[in-house]
Amino acid sequence: MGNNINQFSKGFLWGGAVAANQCEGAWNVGGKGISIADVATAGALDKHREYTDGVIEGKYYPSHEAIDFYHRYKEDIALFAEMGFKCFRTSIAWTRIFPNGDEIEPNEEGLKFYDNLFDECLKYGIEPVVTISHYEMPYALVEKYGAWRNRKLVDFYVNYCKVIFTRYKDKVKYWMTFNEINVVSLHPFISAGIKIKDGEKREEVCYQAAHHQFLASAKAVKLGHEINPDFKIGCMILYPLVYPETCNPKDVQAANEMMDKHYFFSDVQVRGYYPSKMKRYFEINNINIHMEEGDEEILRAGKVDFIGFSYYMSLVATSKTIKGDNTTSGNMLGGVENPYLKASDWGWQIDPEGLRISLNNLYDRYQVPLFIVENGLGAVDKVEEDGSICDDYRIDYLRKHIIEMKKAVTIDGVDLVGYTPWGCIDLISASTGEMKKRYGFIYVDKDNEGNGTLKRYKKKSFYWYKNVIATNGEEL
Ligand code: BGP
Repeated sequence: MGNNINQFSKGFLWGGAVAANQCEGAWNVGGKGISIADVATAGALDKHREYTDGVIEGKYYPSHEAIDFYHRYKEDIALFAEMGFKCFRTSIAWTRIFPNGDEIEPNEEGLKFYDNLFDECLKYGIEPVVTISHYEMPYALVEKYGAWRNRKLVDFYVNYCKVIFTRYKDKVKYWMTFNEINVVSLHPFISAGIKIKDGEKREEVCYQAAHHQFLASAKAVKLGHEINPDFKIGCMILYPLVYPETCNPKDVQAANEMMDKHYFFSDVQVRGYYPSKMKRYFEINNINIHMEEGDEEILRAGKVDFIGFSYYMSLVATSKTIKGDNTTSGNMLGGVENPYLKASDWGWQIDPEGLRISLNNLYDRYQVPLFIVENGLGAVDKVEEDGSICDDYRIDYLRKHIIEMKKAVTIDGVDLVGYTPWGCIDLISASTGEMKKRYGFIYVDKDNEGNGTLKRYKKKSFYWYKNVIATNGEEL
């Protein structure tokens, strides 16, 4: 029996997504080294947008314990299985495998942990989808080498990939090389371990780091395919759909320019070369990226198989100057407010129709399979006396997004592999370091100060999503 074109394909990968550093905890257990996520501090990203060496307001990022997924993964995966997950996106903490990043021999205890984790998924027929570096890397690489500003990182990363590709080649098929690789200029520390020094050209440092990540990603793709030709290795970008504020061509130009800065990253990873527009941008702005002979060939030989992307919101670009810069209002990613949209409690403008537009934009541009690996609503949940959590707002958000996703697939013919809503179990927020910004179908009893039993509760959305999966997206 073939697929009904009015429905999601039979093998559509419904699931959920987390990242090691935001859920595992056990930050110094099992031979794990210190990662950048372990030293980043609560609120660091929002307040400072870059690393501020040390502690802010005396409070460490609570990822040290997080939701203790490291010790409770069996219970959690059983709950994912109960919802009917076909896949589960998580990341490998680089520091569990190479505590300092530059060792030759990996840490067996770390490798074993992920063996057990993937086996647990496979036991239920859940396909693991693995991000190789999700906002974490060994902190020792920052101190010793300056992190991704240093080309040496390429070899360390590729060696790490070689170890995990070889070890998990029969357990994991879907990989992504770097989480949201395009946010390096926004969050240089959390995405590339970069501390910007006084007097440095921020953009130049960030694009240089990105160049090294492109090389590392491309080499990993090539190597992965050699180790197992069935591997599907993708890039992962934050997709910021940008609308012009008006039909004034100047606003359209402003929106295009904003998008170009993001498309740069997928262009290089999907097409295998630098787009001419960004090359010109570097020249005009005197941004010098050090490249070596052979780099172009490396990029060409390591094109990704699919595009994984996160989608939470859309943005609005304007040609008007607001208070000296255009990055202050409307959204955390910049731009101005969209009067047609409501925003989440954290100011993220909710735009389900924008997801259909985004899927079309990406598919038209690249013609490679797409995978929505993050989407969801960060909200404050209330636990009722009987332990129930009535998160209708989350159901409403997801339902509307899935409806648009379905239109993109069934009406527009977009090749979509799967859908993994973010934070399928509550976890630590990446941008605020908090627990109270929750995304999950499963509630975890823990507060911002780290208090709580860590007990898991099923929210109303748990039962709703279970039925969505059971009906392959027919009942929403
Ligand atoms: C993405 C990150 C995730 C995740 C998500 C939600 O940018 O890839 O790690 O955290 O955003 O963001 P937040 O946790 O800040 O609400």
